[in-house]
This record gives sequence, C-alpha cells and structure tokens, in this order.
Amino acid sequence: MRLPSPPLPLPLSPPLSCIGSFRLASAALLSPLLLLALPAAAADKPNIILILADDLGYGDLGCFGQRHIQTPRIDRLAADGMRLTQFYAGSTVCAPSRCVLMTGLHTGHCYIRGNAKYNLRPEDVTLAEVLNSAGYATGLVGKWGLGHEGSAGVPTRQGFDEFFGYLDQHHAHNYYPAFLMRGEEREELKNVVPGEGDFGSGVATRKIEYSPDLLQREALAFIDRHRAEPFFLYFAPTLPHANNEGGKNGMEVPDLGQYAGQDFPDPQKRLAAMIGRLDDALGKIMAKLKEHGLDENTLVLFSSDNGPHREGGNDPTFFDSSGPLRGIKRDLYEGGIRVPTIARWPGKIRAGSTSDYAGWFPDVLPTLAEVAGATPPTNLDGVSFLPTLLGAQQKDRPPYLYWEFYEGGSAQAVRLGKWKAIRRPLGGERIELFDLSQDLAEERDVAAANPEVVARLKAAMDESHVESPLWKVKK
Ligand SMILES: [Ca+2]
Ligand SMILES: [Ca+2]
Repeated sequence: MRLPSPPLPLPLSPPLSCIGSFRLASAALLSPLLLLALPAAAADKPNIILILADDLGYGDLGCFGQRHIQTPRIDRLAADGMRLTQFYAGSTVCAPSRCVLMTGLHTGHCYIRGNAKYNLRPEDVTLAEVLNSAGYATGLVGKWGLGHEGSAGVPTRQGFDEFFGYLDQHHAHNYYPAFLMRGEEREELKNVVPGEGDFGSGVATRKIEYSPDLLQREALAFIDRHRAEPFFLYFAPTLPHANNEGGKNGMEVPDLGQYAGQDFPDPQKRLAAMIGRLDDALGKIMAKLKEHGLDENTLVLFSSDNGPHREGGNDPTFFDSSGPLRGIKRDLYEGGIRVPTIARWPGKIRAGSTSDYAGWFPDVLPTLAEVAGATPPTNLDGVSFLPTLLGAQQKDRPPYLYWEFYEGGSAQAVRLGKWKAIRRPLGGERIELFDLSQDLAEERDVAAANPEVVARLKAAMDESHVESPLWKVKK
C-alpha cells in the first residue's frame, strides 16, 4: 500500500521546497560581544553536536523529499546549513554503524561488525576520546550499543564524561523502560516492564515516562551545564526505531499528535508522530543554543544510523521512506546505507547549500577532530570533509567506500565514483554492478558489460575484508 505521490524529479538532489529564505537571527548581531565575554579557549573551539536518528530513512525528511511527514525544524536546519545528499552510514544496522561512527574504521576491520553483545575494548579509540583529549566536555545522551554494564566498552570508559541513556540494543527497543543508565549506574523509572530480563527489554504494562522525552530533557541540561566551555554532545535518540518486542504494536509513541485524524494505517501515524518528536527535540536543542548565545559557535551535524525498518508494524513503502533509493535496513542497496545528513555552522557553512560529496561515517571522526583542533588516529578509513563543509576544494577523499554485513547470508558493497558493487555472499562469486549516475535505484545490473570495473571493485572488497574470529559467514 502506498500513498499517491508525485514522482521525485531530481533523485540525486531532492526538491528544495524546505529551503526558505535565510534570516539573520538577532543573536548573530550580538555574537562578537558574546565571544569577547567568553574565555579565549571557549571562543576558539566551536561546540559540536552530533545528532543521530535511529532507522530514519533517506526519504523521511521534508528537506529530502518527504511530502507527508512534517519536519519543519529539521528542514530549518537544512535551510540554515548544508544538505549532504550522498552521505553513507557505517552499516545497515545499529551497532556496527555506530562502531564505525565512533572509531572511524569501516566494517571490514572495526571491532563490532554486527548486532551482537560485544563491547569496545580499551584500545579502540573513539571520537569522544579524541575530542575529550582536546579539552572538550563530552556527553552521550541516548543509545550507545557498543558496551554493556561492567565492561570496558561503556561510554564513560570510552571518552564520555557523561552518559544518560541505553547501553544495550535490546534495552533501547523499549520506549518505556524500567530504568536508564546514568553514567555507570541504573536510574530507576516509573515504568513497569514485566519479564524485562537482564537488559531491560520488553513492553511496559505501566507506561509513565517516555524515554525520548527524558533524553531530550537531558540533552538540554547538558548544554546548560557546559555552556561556558567547549562541549561535544552526541545526541542519539532511538526515534523512529520500533520496539521489536511489541510485535505489530511496536511503534511506541504517547500520542499521534497532528496525525491522529489522518487516513493512514495506525503504525504509519505512529511513525510520523515519532519523527515529529525527533523534529521537536532538534528544535528545542537549537532554541537552547540561541538562549545561551552559542548558536553561531556550534557545529550541528545530523544523520541517521541506517535505512528505514519494517518492524513493529511499520511499512517503509507507505511514505516512501527510502525516497528514490532501493532497499531498507539490512540491505546494502542505497536505501539501507545512504542517510539524510545535514550540517549547520553559521558563518562557516553556507546557508541553503547542498553537497554531493560521497562521504560516510568514517569521515566524521577526522572531520570533527579537525574542527576541534584535535589529532585523530592515523589509521582511519575516512578523511576530513571540513573543506566540503566550508565550501573549499575537497582534495582528500577515501579511495572508495566499503561495507560488509553478516545477516541474511552476508554481503559486501563498494562505492567508487559513480560505481556501486554488491557481492553476496561475502567472498562469493556473484557481484552486481550499478552505475549510480544513470541508475540511482540500482535496477540495472551492468556487471556483464563492465568486467574491468567489476574486477577493480572486487579487489577493493578483498583488500578491505580482514578476517576476525568474532565475525564469520554462516555456511
Ligand atoms: Ca538503527
Ligand atoms: Ca578506548
């Protein structure tokens, strides 16, 4: 079932209906005075806010072509900054995507390459450790997924001064958990979750405290606490992921808001309302920055960890959540990994701009390190795309982009220029090749006509995959 919707005319550059006129906020006129009033270090180092949605599709935002779900505040972010139309997540599901984001290493050799209960090791160098070492106050509010209670992988042992949210993936499914983690301790909530087990997953029978509300409140409090020093806030709400334990009723949201009276199936009303709450949280964060006069000196980077899901009763085709792309979460087709990405930094990033730079999560660590004046590790798979953000020439680029994935029989993918290759299973013989410049929807396999390109991308896959005792293809 699909909504009637006009075709998207420019799949590589979605319509700019959301890009309105840019108005100078009054705070901008005051900013030199505010900067003078702050200590030198705070004025020199911009604040960084990294916002990561969970399973938000490439087509789920107004500024990326969505016609039915309203996202005015995120669209405003894009109007004030830059849309990155060819930016890719680290993987097609949560944990590995977040591991790539935090470590700058792709799934061919990063430590956590799939959804499993592994923990980052002390020697894994995270984005938070890099920024913390450059004098930033660091906080994670939301879902971590890279370390469990009592392990070396928890955020507070991986560079975050503060943490409030979920450690465990399954716990994070639950929008009404009986507890959230604050630092390394459980903070009890009023919700009641029968049979929650060791990790706090399940469906609450008493639903009092909705976790996105608590996370939003904590994000604002973090900004309040650290407004006078350079800070890095990683805000990772679970919206609009499903509570998978809830089956067909897994799209947990307290009310349907403006969608209550719409002629959508119930789970689609819920998806729209969840994305609306994400939009609202972003709006409150931006208002908080303005309140403290930090609006100009803060880089906000917004993205999603993977494509849209078919869980909790959700139908990702109903609103065209993948936009013009093929596939959803768990695919290495574009719809599984290409994510709506926006960067805003007034006076630095040109308002209302769009970039087709083909970047990915491994680029985030070196980019934010450069913004912070920090030194990143030398072995990363990404490069800083700060030149792209600043409108300068982007000289350094990754040689190619690479993903591997172990569910559904396993797969590998490579993006090199206009070419995209997918091999299933990992290490197997069958390779599909697509020319994204002609065929964004990956409908025409042109491998047979381009054997040299296939050989080159196959070589890239072979050199990128590093054997690991933790990650094996199931025969
Ligand atoms: Ca996800
Ligand atoms: Ca570490």
